[in-house]
Amino acid sequence: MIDGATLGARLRERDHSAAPAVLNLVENCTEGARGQTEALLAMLSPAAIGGEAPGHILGITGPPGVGKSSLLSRLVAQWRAQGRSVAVLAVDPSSRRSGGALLGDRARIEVDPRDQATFVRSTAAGERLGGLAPATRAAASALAVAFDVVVIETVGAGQSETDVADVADTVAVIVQPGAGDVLQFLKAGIMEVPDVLVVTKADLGPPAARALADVRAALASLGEREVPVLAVSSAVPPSGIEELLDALDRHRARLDLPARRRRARRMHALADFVAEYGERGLRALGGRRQAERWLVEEDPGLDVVGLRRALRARAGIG
Ligand SMILES: Nc1nc2c(ncn2[C@@H]2O[C@H](COP(=O)(O)OP(=O)(O)O)[C@@H](O)[C@H]2O)c(=O)[nH]1
Ligand SMILES: [Mg+2]
Repeated sequence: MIDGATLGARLRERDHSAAPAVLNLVENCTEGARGQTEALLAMLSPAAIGGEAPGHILGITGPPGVGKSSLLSRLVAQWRAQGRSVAVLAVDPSSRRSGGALLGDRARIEVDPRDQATFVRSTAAGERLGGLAPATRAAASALAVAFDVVVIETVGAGQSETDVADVADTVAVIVQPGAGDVLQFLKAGIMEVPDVLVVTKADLGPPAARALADVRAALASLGEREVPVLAVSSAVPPSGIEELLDALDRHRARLDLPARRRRARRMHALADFVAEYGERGLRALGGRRQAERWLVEEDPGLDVVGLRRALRARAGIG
C-alpha cells in the first residue's frame, strides 16, 4: 500500500515525480487506499501547509471535438516556456462504449515525455459523462501543492460545467464555430457563465468571427460584460494562445482564492459523501440543497477530511 503521508511530504517538496503515485492512490477504491488518501489530503490541507495550495487549478471544458486537447498542447508548451510546471487531468469520454465512434478524429495532448515538470493523466469518464469523479477532485487539490498549473479537461455542455466550477479556480468554456447549442445553454441559464470563453479554430476565418460575435452578443444579453471572450487557433501557426494565458492569469489574480477553495472543499466533501453513501446518505442530510446550505453555515474552515467527518456525524453515520 502506498503511504499517503510520504506522498504528501514529496508533494510539499514540489517533487513532481510523485504525481503518478498520487493518481494511483486516489483512484484506488479499496478501504486501505481511502485511509491513505485521507492521510495525503490531511498533509496538504491549508492548515498543514500554511495557506492555500499555490497552483492555479483550471477547468477547461466544452463539447467533444471543439479542440480542447489541441489547445492544451499549445497552452502546456507556453506554460513550460514560462518555466511553470503543469499537471493535466483529462477526463476522457472516448472510452465510453458507445461514445468513441461518434466523436471522430480526436487529438491527444502532446507533451515532451522526458519533461518531469509536465504530467498528463487521462481518466475514463465511465458513466459520468462530464461529471467529476471524487478522485479527480482529490488529485487536483493535491497536485496544486506541487505544480504551478493544474488543468482539469472535461467534456460537456450544460450541467457538467457546474461540477468543474466546484473544483477549479478558473473555468474556461471552449466552443467551436457553429456551436449553437452552447449559446442556447448559456442564454437559457442551463450553463453557468464561465470565467473565460474561448472560440477555437480561428483559422477557419469567417465562421470563427461569426461565433465570436454570437458569443459576445449572448453574454451581453445576459448583462455579462466582464467575461473575456477570445478566439484561438491551435493550428499551424497558432494564434491567441498568449492572450488566453493572460486572460486566465488575470482572472486568477482578481479572484478571492480562499473563498473559492473553501467552496471547492465543501463540494469535494459532499461528492465523497454521496459516492460513499449514495441517495440514502443524502436523504439523511435532508437532501443535497439542505446539505450544501448546512456546509456553508457550518463551515468552520475545516479541510476536506474534517468536512467529510462532519457530514457523516450529521447523517448519523459512524
Ligand atoms: N482547423 C483547426 N482544427 C482544429 C483546431 N483545434 C483542433 N482542431 C481539430 O479538431 C479536432 C478535435 O480536436 P481535439 O483537440 O481532439 O478536440 P477535443 O475533443 O475538444 O479535445 C481534431 O481533428 C483537431 O485536429 C484548430 O485550431 N483549427
Ligand atoms: Mg480531448
